Amino acid sequence: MDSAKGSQAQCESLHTDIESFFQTAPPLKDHFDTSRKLREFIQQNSPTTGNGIGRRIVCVTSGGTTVPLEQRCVRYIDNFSSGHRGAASTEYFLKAGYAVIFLHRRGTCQPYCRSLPEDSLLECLELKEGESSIQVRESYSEDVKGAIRHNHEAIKEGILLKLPFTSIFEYLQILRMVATSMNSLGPYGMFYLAAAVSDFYVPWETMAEHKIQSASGPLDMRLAQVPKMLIMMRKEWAPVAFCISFKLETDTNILLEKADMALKKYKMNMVVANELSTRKEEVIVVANSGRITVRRDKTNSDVENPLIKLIVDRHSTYIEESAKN
Ligand code: PAZ
Repeated sequence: MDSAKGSQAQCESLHTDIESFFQTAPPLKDHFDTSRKLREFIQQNSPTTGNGIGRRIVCVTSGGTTVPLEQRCVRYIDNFSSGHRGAASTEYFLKAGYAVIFLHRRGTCQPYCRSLPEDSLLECLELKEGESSIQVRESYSEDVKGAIRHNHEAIKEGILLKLPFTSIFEYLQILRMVATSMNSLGPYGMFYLAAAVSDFYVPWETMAEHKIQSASGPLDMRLAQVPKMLIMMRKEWAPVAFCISFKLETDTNILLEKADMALKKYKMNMVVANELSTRKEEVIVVANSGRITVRRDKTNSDVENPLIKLIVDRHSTYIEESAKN
């Protein structure tokens, strides 16, 4: 087989895998509600509808996807992602004037809540004398006020839409819905794919229905590869959007090589490479124009601050260049 035929065959097989993934995935419970919210959000913020209040729109993905092992799920495979990167980045995108679709794992870190303790309800609140009412502890008062104010303002202004997911099935179905809806934005739309997405999964139709029993001895299970959806993103879902993917490794020796590969293979505009243990200190942004190391500086507590500045800048250039073509 010559190489053109080989790559066409690969492409067809990917299409079949993707179609089969979506056809067999359990349908989203709140499909219609999510689709309505998305439509309204994009309509309201779109710079292309000419209502005069247009903003660029970014979809920030955040947190890890789970891989259920049973249809009536008792057990699942999970990953380390806390959602901190996505939550922090959302805050900086909002500050930069973007409208944000925050596609996040349920229960992970939320925008403006990063400084609150894990058990925030019990830690931040206390009973007042006589136990007739509750109040915020003085030591958390500023953080709680800030979280409530910023969140409410963003939601009220209609510039923050939060969409939750848990499993890989939910995540990819919602991502496809967001991407195809954002296609109308052309270069004004951006994808910032910071979620830690499972590489392997159990296809729904081969999955046990009930809780897997331990009486039959060790568990022997074959996981299928999750089809490479980034290819669909670039080819069909939102081909003109500005697209940033993330690459995480624990072995620094292969990190940049993998990031370069992702940039070319998936035709990303940028790939943000990070290493597990230093991910909050520095990231390396890989683009066709070269590599840039972005570090958390001493006066600023988040690496996401300079990172989002750089990305916004590159996005502006991309929009300008698209207008010339
Ligand atoms: O969610 P978090 O703040 O704990 O970590 C962020 C991250 C490392 C998940 C993100 O920066 C990232 O690299 N996401 C892609 C991971 C991957 O290679 O699949």
